Amino acid sequence: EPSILPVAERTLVLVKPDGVRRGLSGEILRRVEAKGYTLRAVRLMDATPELLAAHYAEHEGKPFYQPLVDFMLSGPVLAVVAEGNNVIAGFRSLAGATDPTVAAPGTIRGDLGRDWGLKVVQNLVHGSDSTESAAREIGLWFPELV
Ligand code: RTP
Ligand code: MG
Repeated sequence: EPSILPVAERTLVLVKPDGVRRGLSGEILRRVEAKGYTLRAVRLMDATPELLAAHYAEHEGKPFYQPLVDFMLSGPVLAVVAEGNNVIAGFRSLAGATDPTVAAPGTIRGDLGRDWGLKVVQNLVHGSDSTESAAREIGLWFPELV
């Protein structure tokens, strides 16, 4: 639940390979900045199987796990640390629902995503889902920051 008290937070945002491939990195960063969040780190990089195994450990064993990892290895990822009060929940609100088919218009996934009929839902962005996840994920993608 959003707090009425200011809580400075950081979150890990990933522009997934579909977003980079489609040339939407700038549009996605624009939305993060327009909302008022601060970009603290940005890096275009190739993920590795080891990094993704750690990042997606909670999904290991699920049917979409291997297609998800393969998708995340299909091209470069733009990794971002964004900062601001309640940015963890705030970015997930900007991103919209996991399935772009039902994500609300006005959100990144709702405005820019669709169902491509692929083995895993390609939904442009990742955002950490809790303070614990954010700390863990920032440590994985930006070890030099922690
Ligand atoms: P994310 O972690 O990427 O911010 O997205 P999320 O919290 O909305 O979704 P999550 O449940 O954590 O799932 C991680 C990613 O796995 C893919 N996924 N595919 N049934 C499916 O085909 C399915 N379920 C999940 C999506 O790419 C999702 O973002
Ligand atoms: Mg998630």
